[in-house]
Amino acid sequence: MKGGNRLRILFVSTTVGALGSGLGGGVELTLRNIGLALKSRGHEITVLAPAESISSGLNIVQIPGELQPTAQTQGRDAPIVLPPNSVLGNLWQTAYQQQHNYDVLLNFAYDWLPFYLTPFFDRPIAHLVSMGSLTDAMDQIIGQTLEQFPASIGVHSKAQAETFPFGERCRVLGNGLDLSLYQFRAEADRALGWVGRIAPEKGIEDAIEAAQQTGLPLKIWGAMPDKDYWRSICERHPNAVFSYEGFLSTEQLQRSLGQCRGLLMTPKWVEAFGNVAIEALACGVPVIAYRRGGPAEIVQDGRTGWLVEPDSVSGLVDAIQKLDKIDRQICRLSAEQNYSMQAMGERVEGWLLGVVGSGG
Ligand code: HBI
Repeated sequence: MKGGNRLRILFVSTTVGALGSGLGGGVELTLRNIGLALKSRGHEITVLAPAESISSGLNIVQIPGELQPTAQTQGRDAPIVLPPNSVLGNLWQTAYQQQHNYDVLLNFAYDWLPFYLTPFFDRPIAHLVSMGSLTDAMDQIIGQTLEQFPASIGVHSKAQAETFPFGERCRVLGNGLDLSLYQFRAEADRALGWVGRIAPEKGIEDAIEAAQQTGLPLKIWGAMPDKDYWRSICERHPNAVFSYEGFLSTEQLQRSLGQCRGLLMTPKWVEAFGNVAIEALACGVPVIAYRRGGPAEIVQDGRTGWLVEPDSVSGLVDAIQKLDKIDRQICRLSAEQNYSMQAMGERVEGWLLGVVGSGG
């Protein structure tokens, strides 16, 4: 380790898309923010990521290869798959060759290989697990890694940890954003907002249904990996007033999202965290979320938004009608207190120093 507690850290990225493509979902933002936060604390960061990844202020080494199929689309008993010339394999071959230039490696991929390889590395590997339990193979290999390296597994929320049989042994890190990128807006227009990858596990149809019942327009932002799914949504809700506003940069998203009177979060799965909840709060936008997963630990019911009985569209409607009871200034303050880059950087630094100290 270099002077004092300065760490040389090798980040190894998610494998389902180039950083900046939106296909990596929340992990892209998380990787960038943790990287910049640790850099500002004096640590040296290098990122191994799929080809065409964008740097956004970090030192990125692009690795070619075929992307990994997304874990959330596999069944619980899915076997481990690696496409030919897999970027996952290439990322970890490079990590193995270069490990001695670093004090610790930080894995961001929700894939079997990095966990399996951990005991074969000389340098400790910390794993930031980005989703709840999805497949038996991942549960098994994460649990096995914990056996040998008890400090090595980080998660975003208690709810996410609890989806695993070994949940209480995970380090809960929350998350953090660069709040200087988000402008607080005291006034709102009529529209409600929904932000996320447009995919079945995100439950967008409940939000469309609830907005329609309250007569408020719904603006939708996010990556659209499956155009057929979107078409089927439009066909099923011919009279609803909703619009797809695109997959925007953080700068453009916060400008538009900040004008919404509330953000709806309708996850059908246990959302590990819910970065979008902090993005909304940072702009002063109250959050209405199902009491499920990470968002339920971010939203303070009645203070920064409303928590709703999961899958209850009528619950969403009731909450929408109480939005004006929430003080938008309090929303911004809660983001600053718990979810700034500094707060997250401190939590991750403490975790990594522990991993290095205990040898993994
Ligand atoms: N699936 N196989 C795989 N690997 C990942 O790293 C991965 C994923 N699905 C989704 C995902 N990462 C991220 O979008 C979420 O963790 C946020």
